[in-house]
Amino acid sequence: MSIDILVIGLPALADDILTRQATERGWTLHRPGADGLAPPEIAQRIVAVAASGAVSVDARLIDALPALKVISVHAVGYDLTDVAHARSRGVVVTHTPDVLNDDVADMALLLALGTLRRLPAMDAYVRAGRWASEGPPPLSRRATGLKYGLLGLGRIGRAIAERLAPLAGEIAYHTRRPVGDAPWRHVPDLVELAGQVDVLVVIVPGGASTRGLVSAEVLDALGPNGVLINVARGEVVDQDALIAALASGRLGGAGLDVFADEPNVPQALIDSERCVLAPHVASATVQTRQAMADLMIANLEAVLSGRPAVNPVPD
Ligand code: A2R
Repeated sequence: MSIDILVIGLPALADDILTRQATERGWTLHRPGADGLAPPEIAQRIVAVAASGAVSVDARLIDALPALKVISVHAVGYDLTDVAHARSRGVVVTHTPDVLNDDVADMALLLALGTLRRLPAMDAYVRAGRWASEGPPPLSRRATGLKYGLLGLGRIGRAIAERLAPLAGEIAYHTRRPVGDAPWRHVPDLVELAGQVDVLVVIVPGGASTRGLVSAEVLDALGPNGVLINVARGEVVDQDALIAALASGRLGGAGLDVFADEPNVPQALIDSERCVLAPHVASATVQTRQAMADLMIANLEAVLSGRPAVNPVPD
């Protein structure tokens, strides 16, 4: 009996790895049509979905696949998959946690240091010949000794805090529940945390419960010398409020790997000298993307052979 898998929006490397492994395992891969669905005669046979974290696996798609057993998401964040609906249909949802912690933490640090020290602007200054013609550029701001705050202290948040520890003056964090064994100060209120720190790093999951959590009030509390770093999901930050705060100088700067409507980045952010921008690449190294693809396939393999998933998403 053939094992039919619907593949949706995977990055090229993950798609290549899955395609190679599918041949060895006897899996048949299908791609959705222009309507986002598989042709009906194939949809009946689909037992698994392999999806990028950037595509929506919604109730309409799930209901179009009556034989579906597993949705394997190639990302740690699964906010675009309707997990409640999948569960109600007995479909297991899996993701790829942990293997990307180091890369995302590295990117958070790069963005924080790059924003404070204005590295992209310095690079552009040299390339444009301005060092020779105008002399040294304006001074930047020191990163060592600053107070750093984290919104979220899960797998990735901890890796970020550990990297910040050698250079931070202080580290504090906000989560709904304090993390028992964490050596850093828990702040029960996000606005309060933003008011206490120089740099606020956002690393919580996306979805309804965190949408707009970084509000105008939070940004104002961070203040004219404050820096916002977002390596989580664009929607966690009120992007319009962020643009307004940067434009008026009420916020010092922002380092952003994620945006509200990717891949569209508002012109105001592109034009802002206070921003360092990246195209959602925090986990995008060869090594990590390989590990994410392997984990995505291990989860498919486990559920399709009747074993428990390696990384089911939590309840
Ligand atoms: O609130 P808690 O105690 O559940 O702590 C979690 C925190 N968190 C929140 N903090 C404040 N307000 C919220 N509404 C809220 N919701 C969740 O985010 C926990 O400290 C952290 C999530 O940690 P993990 O589940 O271990 O996720 P991981 O692997 O660190 O990745 C975070 C996100 C992914 O979902 C992607 O969207 C992104 O990073 O790449």
